[in-house]
Formats: sequence, structure tokens, C-alpha cells
Amino acid sequence: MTTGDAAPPFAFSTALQTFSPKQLRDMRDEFQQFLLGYQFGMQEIETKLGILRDEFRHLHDYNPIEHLSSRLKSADSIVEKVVRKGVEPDFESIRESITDIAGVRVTCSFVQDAYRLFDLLAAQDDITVKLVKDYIAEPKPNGYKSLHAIVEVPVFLSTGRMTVPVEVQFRTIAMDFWASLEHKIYYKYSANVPAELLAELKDAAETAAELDARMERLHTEIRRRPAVVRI
Ligand code: 0O2
Repeated sequence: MTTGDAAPPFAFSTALQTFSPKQLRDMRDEFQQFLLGYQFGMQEIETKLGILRDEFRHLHDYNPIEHLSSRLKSADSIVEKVVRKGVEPDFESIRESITDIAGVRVTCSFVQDAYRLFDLLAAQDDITVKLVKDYIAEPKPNGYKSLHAIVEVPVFLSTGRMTVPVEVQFRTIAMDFWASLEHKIYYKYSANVPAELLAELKDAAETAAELDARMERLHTEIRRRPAVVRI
């Protein structure tokens, strides 16, 4: 799109390129279409997890899903990652390299529920698991814990089938509590978190893990005991 031609009226110029309003609108439409595919994939995964949650809620005596949430990565956040990872700025390369544009988070009651829900999702025959990062078994150096899975899900459009990658994060309430505070602190300090706060956060992550283990022990113990029947 670099041209030696005279710029059309109302053109937007950068140091290297000049775009006409139509070109800008086409770029915007292409980007919106790109994001829409991720939104559809995200909706498919939300539906699958929502069905599991409702099944547990209505047909079982215990529901392992505390909370479901989802988000599409913002344009700013995609651009930041493209630059940070040195990805070529075209849709195909972004699609290949940035796999968390669509994200769904499953907050569970206990650690074993995180693995169980992952297994239940992975077992569905239209799901393909592309990558698993088990930050529960191997937490990040800062203390971050979660089970991450990049799964591919088919989406059916009027033009045919497309396959969309979605990052699904499985974590406990305690892990989620920790991650949300750490996220706020990280942004407040623009990534330059003071050393004493980092140490406190690491310590808090260990306390959260101890709480998870304790609550899970209690839960198992309660389920083992016979119910008290009131007459
Ligand atoms: P947001 O707000 O959720 O969009 P990256 O770590 O992103 O450079 P990678 O391998 O793609 O590279 O990421 P990974 O490890 O799968 O993590 C992606 C997402 O996991 C992050 O998305 C966070 O949601 C979460 N996450 C990973 N590490 C941490 C952490 O140390 N602290 C917290 N609080 N969350 C973490 P985004 O895009 O960073 O954020």
C-alpha cells in the first residue's frame, strides 16, 4: 500500500504509508472479522462448560465449577504481544503465534476439580487439545498457579467450518484470588514490582496453596462421612 501516487483526500498517513479512508475501513473490517472468529470459538467453549456446570448443578450432588468467565484480548493487548514476541504483523502469523486471543477461565472449588474439568472438556470429540501448560504442578517463579490448555473448537459459519484456538485456564478460588491481586500489583508498578512485594506475593501463593490442600482434605473427609438424617 506504499504508493508514489498523490494521497487521496482525507488520507491517514504514517511515516511509511498512506491509507485512503476505504483502505482504513477495510483494515478495520478485516480486524473485526478476525476477532469475530475468536468470539465464536469462545462462545462454543463457554457453552460446553456451561452445560457441564448445569449438569453438575442439577443432576449431581456436587458442582465443581464455582465461576466461569471469558474475555477477548483487546486490540492493544494483541499489539503489545505481537511486538513483545516479534511476531510478523499479519493475520496468519498472529493466528499462529498468539493463542490466547480468546480466553475462558474456569474457577473451581478444589485442585482436583481443575484437572477433572480439563479431562471432561478434552474428552469431547470435537475438541483438540493443542498444548497444556500445567502451572499447578510447576508454578511460575512468581508463584502463579493455573492449568492452561489451548484447545481447538470447530465453529460453523455460513461459509463453512473454521477451527478456532481458545485458551482455557482452570484454577481454584484461592489461585484466582492470588492471580487477580498479582495482576493489579503488576500493572500498578508497570511490571517493576518492588522486591519486598514480590517476596510477599510468593509467600501468599504458598499460603493459598496450603489453604487449597486443607480445604480439599476437609471436603474429602466430609464426603466420606455418612449424612446425618433428620427425622
Ligand atoms: P489477560 O489480562 O488475561 O489477557 P505470556 O506470558 O502472555 O507472554 P504465553 O505463554 O502466551 O505468554 O502466556 P501464558 O503463560 O499461557 O499466560 C497467558 C495468560 O495467563 C495471561 O494472559 C494471564 O491471564 C495468565 N497469566 C500468566 N502468567 C501470569 C502471572 O504471572 N500472573 C497473573 N496474574 N496471570 C498470569 P495476559 O494476556 O497476560 O493477561
